Amino acid sequence: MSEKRKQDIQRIKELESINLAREEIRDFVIETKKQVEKDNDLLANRINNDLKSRGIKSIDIVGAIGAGKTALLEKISEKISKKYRILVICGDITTRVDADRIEKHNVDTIQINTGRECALNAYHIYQVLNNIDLNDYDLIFIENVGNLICPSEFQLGTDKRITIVSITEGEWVIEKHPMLFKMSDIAVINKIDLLERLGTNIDKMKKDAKSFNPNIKVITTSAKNNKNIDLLIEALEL
Ligand SMILES: Nc1nc2c(ncn2[C@@H]2O[C@H](COP(=O)(O)OP(=O)(O)O)[C@@H](O)[C@H]2O)c(=O)[nH]1
Ligand SMILES: [Mg+2]
Repeated sequence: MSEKRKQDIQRIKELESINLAREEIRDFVIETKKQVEKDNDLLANRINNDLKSRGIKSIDIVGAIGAGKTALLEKISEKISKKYRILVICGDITTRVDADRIEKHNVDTIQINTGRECALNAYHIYQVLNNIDLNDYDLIFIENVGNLICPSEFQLGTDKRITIVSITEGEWVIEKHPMLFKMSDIAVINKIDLLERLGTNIDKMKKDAKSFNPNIKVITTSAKNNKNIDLLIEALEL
């Protein structure tokens, strides 16, 4: 490697390590964020206590755009909509596409359009729960906005969180998102019907999830081929 190239690389590394925000601005941002998260967590606790006291189970689903959150919810709903009275709350920045897909499987749906926000927060859920008759339901699913970063900042007050990734996202996707797997009860690796084509290293993905959270249950699924949907339902204790 030439001396010039070495110097260029060194300069880029230094640039990457500089915190571009001025210290006082950075502190203000951190404090504000902490307060927002604290308020959100208080509300999430209240939601969880309220749902528990009514005997309503609740599960939220997080994952990137296209991981298969809606497809898996459709499959789960298909299998258990006779056993439970289900409400599915779907988050997206716009449209009612997901809610319309899931509604075909004999469950009630509410679509929340977040506009510019990249994740649902406890306040969204609180508003929904305040405007429906909770006596009508014994199980609530929440599909978050497709995103692997923002949802890790907001608890929604559910009993369990599932994070879904698909093998099309590559074997590094879990390694790159530690927070979500630390705060999830179940990691789903979806689209395993495509494994032969893609050759994604699923063992690495499983190992990464377990290294962040030894208690996490890891389940491989194919919503397309109905693979392991029963296992997932069992893991959810439904
Ligand atoms: N091959 C395959 N495709 C899937 C699977 N699950 C979902 N898909 C497809 O992936 C796309 C995105 O799925 P969707 O459920 O909308 O993902 P979401 O954005 O996470 O809700 C759709 O075209 C689905 O048909 C799967 O297990 N295998
Ligand atoms: Mg969806």
